[in-house]
Amino acid sequence: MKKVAIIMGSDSDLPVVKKGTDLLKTLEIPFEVHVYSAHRTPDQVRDFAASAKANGFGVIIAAAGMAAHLAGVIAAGTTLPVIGIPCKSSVLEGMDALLSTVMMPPGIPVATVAIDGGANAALLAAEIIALGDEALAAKLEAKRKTDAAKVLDKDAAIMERL
Ligand code: RP5
Repeated sequence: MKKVAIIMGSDSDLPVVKKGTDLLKTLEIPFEVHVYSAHRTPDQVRDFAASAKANGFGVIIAAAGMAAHLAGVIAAGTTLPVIGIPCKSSVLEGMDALLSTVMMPPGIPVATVAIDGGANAALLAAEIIALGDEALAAKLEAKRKTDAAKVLDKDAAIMERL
């Protein structure tokens, strides 16, 4: 199975990333996490992106806050799909990172999830990997059913609380 890479601009982004790594573990998808910054360690970001495909990755998640160019810079260096997570790490509450991540000019796409959307980034990465893995696709189908059943349990219980 192809691996998922998660690159974060700072270790302060870890609480957001952790929501995704928990899901990847549950789904038994191999992953690596690195702290590389587009502005503080540009050489490492460039080298990682350039070698990611050869190193067995199938999708890259990039989490960053503030003027968040990490996802875009990684996407510029590879044709692997890149998922951007805008992190809420400034006085602008993540709107800065959201716009920096989502508003990519034509030619270099970044699939952007919600501000602090670590869980959805991991699920989207899993869906991409599952395109070539029937067993993983079945796990994702099963998870959808389990999640739906939890909502229906809440529906059945809601009147008890009112
Ligand atoms: C971004 O700046 C990082 O992704 C982080 O969200 C934010 C703040 O970084 P630290 O100052 O906490 O290292 O590059």
